[in-house]
Amino acid sequence: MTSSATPLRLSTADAGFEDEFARRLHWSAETDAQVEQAVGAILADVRRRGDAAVLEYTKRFDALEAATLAELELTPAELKHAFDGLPSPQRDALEAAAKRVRSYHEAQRRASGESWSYRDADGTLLGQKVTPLDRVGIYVPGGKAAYPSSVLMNALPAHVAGVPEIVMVVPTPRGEQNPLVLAAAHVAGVHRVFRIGGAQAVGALAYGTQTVPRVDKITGPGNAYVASAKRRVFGQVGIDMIAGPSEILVLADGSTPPDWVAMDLFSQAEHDELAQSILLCPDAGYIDQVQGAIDRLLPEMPRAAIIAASLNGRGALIQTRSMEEACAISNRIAPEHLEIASRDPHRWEPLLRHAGAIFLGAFTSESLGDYCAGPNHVLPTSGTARFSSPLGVYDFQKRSSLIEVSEAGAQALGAIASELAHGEGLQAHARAAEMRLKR
Ligand code: HSO
Ligand code: ZN
Repeated sequence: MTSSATPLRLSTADAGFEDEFARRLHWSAETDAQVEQAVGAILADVRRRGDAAVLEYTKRFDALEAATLAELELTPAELKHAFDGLPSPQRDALEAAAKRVRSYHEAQRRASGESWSYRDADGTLLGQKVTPLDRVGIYVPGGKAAYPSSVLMNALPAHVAGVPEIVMVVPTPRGEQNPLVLAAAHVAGVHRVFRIGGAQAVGALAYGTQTVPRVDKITGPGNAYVASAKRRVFGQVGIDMIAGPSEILVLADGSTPPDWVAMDLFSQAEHDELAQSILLCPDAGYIDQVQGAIDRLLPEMPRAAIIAASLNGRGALIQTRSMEEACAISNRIAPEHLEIASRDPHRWEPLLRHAGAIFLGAFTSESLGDYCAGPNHVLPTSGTARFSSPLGVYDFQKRSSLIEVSEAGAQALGAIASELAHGEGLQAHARAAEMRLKR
């Protein structure tokens, strides 16, 4: 089978640019009514019947039978065994990646994850206390999107945050286990692993069953059923985000070898037919060279069919009038991953405000960030980088305000509170403040 990929070619100078741009970048947020209904029923059943329901759905959807849910739990020794069984280069790579991702998140915790407080002149203490969540659940998909790297990216920030119990669920259809996923769980210090998946696993984590402990937050990617289940249990538990297909936007000034850029576009396109890869560049000749590289390199790729479907369906090569205009368009797109393929990336970085992760310079291929640079690869997609952030230590912590009012402070604050409480017609509030005033 031969596949070819010709991403839509656009120029901001074209009269029809805005229309084409809007059509190509449209993020569809449709939900499937059938999925919604099925998930609602599964969650209600898991809530009501616990283990028995989870076992039934695991038999039905994963073709995996067990007499008890405890049989589907993997022991720490089994995780270690999976790790020990890997070829040593894979073991070393997992550990090296984990080390860097851990260090990055430790820096993140030092920078923004610590408690703080200050005192007013009258001795009143005010502050914020940071506490890790007690227990979190990590969903790991079982099928084509089973990424050991995602196990690291979800579990390590939880670990660094100080979460004492990390529970992972991963479906193992027909009993087939992915040794790299289990090894990654071992390396990342996951505490318990259940071989369950789908909406039933999300329900088990959210409500708790006889065997699966109830968690406080569920993170991790999943298919439409998992996404729907996470949305529905939100409120009962926290969730991280609902991730859409992967996206990459390359902002190029023409100084990076076109082959490198083409391969970076492929790297996100190969995730999914619905992934989005976009090039923005002021130089038409360079865009031609990238298209040439796409034509030449695509046939070599084992996942050429997925890449071609993604590039033909959602890809775009956009010629801009300038790098400044390219930055402005990138901000409108708010991509998950943004590469500044420029000899002068620091010139453009200050202009770029909305992106999940920004990769500066020709050597910073996005794939390095996906595995081992250190920052998290769980990032906001579908334009949500306008208002949300990468998964981080802060997602596994919460904050409590601290207030300790001194006797002198109670005088000053009491007068203010009493006045406002009377204004709101709340007499008990006013009296509580007034009782502490010295007559
Ligand atoms: N690029 C993906 C993460 C990933 N890549 C995992 C390779 N493995 C997140 O957008
Ligand atoms: Zn990736």
